[in-house]
Amino acid sequence: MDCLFCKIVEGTIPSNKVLENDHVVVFHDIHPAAPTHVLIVPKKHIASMNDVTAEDMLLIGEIHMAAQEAANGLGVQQSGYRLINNCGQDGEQTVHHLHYHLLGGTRLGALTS
Ligand code: DGP
Repeated sequence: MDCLFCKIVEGTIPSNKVLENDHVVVFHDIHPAAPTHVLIVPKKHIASMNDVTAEDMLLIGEIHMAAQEAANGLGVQQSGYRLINNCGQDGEQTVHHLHYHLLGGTRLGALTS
């Protein structure tokens, strides 16, 4: 399967990892949109939020725990941060392997005004 994030998970494409365990890797986004911008990526290939099944429920918990741990390690846990999943065309998903953006290190602004 020709999947960029599978290759990053395997280590055949390098990344700046901040956390890795049996289920999840967290690495810096190549095009940061905030002072802190990392991607939380399950090792299992799941194409998008639409492809998550009941079988993945524990994995989704692992993703949230990794996000919390990464936020703590990156020093944004207390000041706050945003966790975003882009799904499909209207969501502007460009990499078709489930991932969550963790953004922080600045006031990010409200989503609605
Ligand atoms: P999305 O639009 O939600 O599919 O975001 C994909 C993100 O992946 C985007 O913010 C840029 C990032 N990205 C793309 N290619 C690479 C890469 O080779 N390495 C890293 N670290 N990030 C990448």
